[in-house]
Amino acid sequence: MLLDLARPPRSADIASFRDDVLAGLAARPRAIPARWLYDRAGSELFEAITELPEYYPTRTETALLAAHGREMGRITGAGRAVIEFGSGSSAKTPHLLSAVAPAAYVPIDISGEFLRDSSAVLAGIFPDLPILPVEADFLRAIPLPWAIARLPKLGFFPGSTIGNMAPRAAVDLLRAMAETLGQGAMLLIGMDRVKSEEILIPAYDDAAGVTARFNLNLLHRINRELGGDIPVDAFRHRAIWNDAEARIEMHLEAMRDIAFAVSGRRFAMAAGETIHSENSHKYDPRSARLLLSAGGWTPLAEWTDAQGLFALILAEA
Ligand code: AVI
Repeated sequence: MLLDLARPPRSADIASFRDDVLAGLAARPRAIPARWLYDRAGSELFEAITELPEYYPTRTETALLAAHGREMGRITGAGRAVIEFGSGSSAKTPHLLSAVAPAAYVPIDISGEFLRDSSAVLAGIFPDLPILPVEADFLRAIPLPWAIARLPKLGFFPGSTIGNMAPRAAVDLLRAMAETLGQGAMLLIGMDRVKSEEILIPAYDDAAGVTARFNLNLLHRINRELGGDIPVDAFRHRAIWNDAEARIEMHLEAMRDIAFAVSGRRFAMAAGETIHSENSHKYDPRSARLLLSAGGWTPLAEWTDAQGLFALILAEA
C-alpha cells in the first residue's frame, strides 16, 4: 500500500546545490559535499556499485540481516513503524521488514524519483504494509507523517551511510535521528569496519570502473543543472585511504591544466589538483560505540560477519 506524499524538486534544492558547488570549487582544498553525488543517475550507479564483487559492504550487511533478522525482531518487538533514512535497496530492506513485522514503513530520501521507485518495489512485496515515503533531507530533525504518530519507532540506517559524514556531523545526525524518532525509539545502524587497504581500495576503485562513473557523474550533473562547461574527460577518479582519519577519500583529479565556468563563475585547476567528493569513514568496535553514545544512543546488540568486515548495531535512545 503506497501512499505517495513525495513532491517535485524545488528551486531551493538547485540553489543549495549551486551554493555548495561554487563554494566547494573556490575552497582550498576543493571539496563538494557527497550528498550531491546522488541524483537519479548517481543513485542508479550507486545501486550498481552495491553489486560489484569488490564492494563487500552491501552483501555482507544483507547476509547479516538474513542470518540474524529474527533475533533483531525479538529484541525490537513487533508493531513498530520502521523509518528508513535513505530509501533502501529492494534487496536489503525486505529482510528487515520480514523480521520485525512492522506496522508501517516510512522511507526518507532526498532523491524523490528514486524514493518513489524503491517504495513501489517494496509495496509489491508487502501489499498490506502502509508505506509512507517522505522526500526530505534527513540531516535535520523532520516531522514524520501523522499516521504513525502513536507507533513506537525503529530507525534503520543501513549501508554505513553514517561513514560518509565527518564524525562531528555524524554525531549531529544521530542526535537529529533521535529527535525525529522520539522517545522509546530504537536504531539499527550499519557501520563499516576498519580493514586492510587490499580490501578497501578495490572496493572504492573497482576494475569495471563503475565507481569512477559514479564519481565523474557529479561533474556531468554540475554541467547539466548549473550551466557548467567542465571538461569531464580531463578528470579521473581517485580512491585514497587516509589512515590518520580512518577513511577512504574519493577525489576527482584534473589530468591536465584546465579552465571552466559554472553558473557564470570561472575556475582554473592545474594538472594533479583534485576536487574532494566523498569520505567513507570506517569504525572499529570501540570508535563505533563512542560515536553512537555521543549521538545519544546506547548500543544494545551487535552483529558482525566471520571476517569482521561490517557490523550491524542495534541501539536505543
Ligand atoms: C553510500 N555509502 C555508504 C557508500 C560508501 O561505501 O561510502 C558510497 C560509495 N562511494 C563509493 N562507493 C560507495
